[in-house]
Amino acid sequence: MQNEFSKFKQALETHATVALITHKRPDGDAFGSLLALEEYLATLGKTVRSYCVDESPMLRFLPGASAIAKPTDEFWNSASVVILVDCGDISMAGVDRALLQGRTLFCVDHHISNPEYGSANIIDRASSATAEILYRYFTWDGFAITKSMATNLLCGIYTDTDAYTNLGTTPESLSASSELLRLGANFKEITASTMRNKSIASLKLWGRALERLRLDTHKGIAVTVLKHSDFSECNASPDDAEGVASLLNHLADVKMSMLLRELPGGLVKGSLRTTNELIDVSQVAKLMGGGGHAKAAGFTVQGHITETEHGWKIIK
Ligand SMILES: [Mn+2]
Repeated sequence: MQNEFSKFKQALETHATVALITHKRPDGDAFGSLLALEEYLATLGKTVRSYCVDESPMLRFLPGASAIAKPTDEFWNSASVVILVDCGDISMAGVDRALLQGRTLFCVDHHISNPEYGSANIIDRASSATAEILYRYFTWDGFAITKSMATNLLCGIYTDTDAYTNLGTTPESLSASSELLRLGANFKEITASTMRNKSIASLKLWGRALERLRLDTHKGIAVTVLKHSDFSECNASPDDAEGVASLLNHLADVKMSMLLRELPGGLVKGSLRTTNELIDVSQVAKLMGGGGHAKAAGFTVQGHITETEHGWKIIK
């Protein structure tokens, strides 16, 4: 990594004005990494601004998050380099690819599939989070990580490791977290805003999904369903369904889990999850015309959901 770190630092030296962008539908690692890098670059004396095509009410507590803007023409014209943060490929930024073409792009990322699209990259596919890579980079650089940077970086590691429960949790991610706590990261605020943040409507919706959970013992798949009417009856928003798929990951002894959700227009959305090291749910999603990651994937098909004696089924 040291070699990549020094090349990255060197490449930065020629740029006085820097734009940072992270991926659409941002998570804790996206915003946390973006904001920590912004503070670092600003301290080096650079003019720097952070961008994302989507907002995240949940992450508004992060120091500096309220200044993250949607990319505009000013964004495209102001900076001599664009650094993509936590983006496994250019399309994850959610902006027109043509707008990025011909620009100087750098990349800081940890996605396995990253093709190293930047002219300077710091990529570590074994890292739990982009924030963990940045923590190591700042440490390597001898930079004094501030309290606000520590909160931003810890939020990235905490959320990408699913609160230190998934396989991304390593000795490195734990020791980085320990040091960030020592540096004054606001752990209480991170857990309150990202994990202990559910509404009654959201938990009622979870209740519907848990009640309808069926296990296909033959295939080892746990399946549940959310109907269109559940959302209005529980006063829940579509966002409230997001947690249900992850909640199913708490099941022991299943190969994978699937949430089927009725969407308007006669569509059914399937969300697949697994914690089994040997299973790649993106392959299952692909069979249904969808895609995603090895441990989390999805698809959308035309049809409606019905219950049979063997469990839930999508009828076309
Ligand atoms: Mn990440």
